[in-house]
Amino acid sequence: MTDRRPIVMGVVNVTPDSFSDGGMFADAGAAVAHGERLAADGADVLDVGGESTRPGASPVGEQEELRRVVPVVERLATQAGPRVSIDTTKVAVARAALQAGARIVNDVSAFRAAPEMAELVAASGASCCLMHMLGEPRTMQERPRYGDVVSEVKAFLEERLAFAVAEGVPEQRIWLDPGIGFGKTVEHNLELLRRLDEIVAIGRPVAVGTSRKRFIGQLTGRPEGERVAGTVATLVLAFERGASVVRVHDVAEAVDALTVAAATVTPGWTTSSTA
Ligand code: PMM
Repeated sequence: MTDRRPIVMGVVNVTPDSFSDGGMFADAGAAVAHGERLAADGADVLDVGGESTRPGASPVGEQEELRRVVPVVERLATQAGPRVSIDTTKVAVARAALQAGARIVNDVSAFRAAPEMAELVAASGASCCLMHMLGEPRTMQERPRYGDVVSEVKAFLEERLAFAVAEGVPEQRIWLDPGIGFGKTVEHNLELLRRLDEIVAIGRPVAVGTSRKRFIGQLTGRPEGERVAGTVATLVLAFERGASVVRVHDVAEAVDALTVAAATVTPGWTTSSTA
């Protein structure tokens, strides 16, 4: 019965300027080794990305992004391992990654950067994750403002879901993500987590990406590498409020915490459930 824990998506950033792993995986071999480690730790999905979306990050050209991610996707997308998702807003990158074996397109622009992305996802049979972001990575943390952050994020996700469905993506292949940290203050992030059930009420699986993010540092005073415990707190609470997918750097910790959380909220769970 512990299979009711959320899907754990492990982050494989292939970027020299990534928010959390600071370029450790900038070459393909190191990124593949890291992905294999996350798979061994229990990741259900490996999310490969070649363009950093951390606040203030500069855009990466298409050729460079292709060069970074395609070899990594090719080597991680093996039959036996976790599904691979491609974290990109570019159609050419998504197309090449799908050809290399990726099965999920994680688009932080929710098909706004390239509306044709919807057509590609529809035609390829891939699943997708559509995320809310206010503004763009370069400027999104400059005084973000909302009336009611939860209602606005919810209305946005409903609109993007309707767009994707109108473009031919079957609803059952769409995940939604409130975009923690993307044009949000600490208060906005906490409000979204506290009222995550309102986003879950849309009726699609909800993905949450809090891993090691700045708001956890603002709350705990910890640098990026020491935010695992803070991250785990958000994962358990998000699960309790209905999250179906979590995107994390620390896969082993997330799997353990969510396995225990799922067993706790499942009446009648016994040790034989894990047999
Ligand atoms: N966060 C980052 C990148 N991609 N995708 C989704 N769906 N949700 C997120 O919250 C998200 C994402 C930025 O985090 P990183 O720089 O630590 O990978």
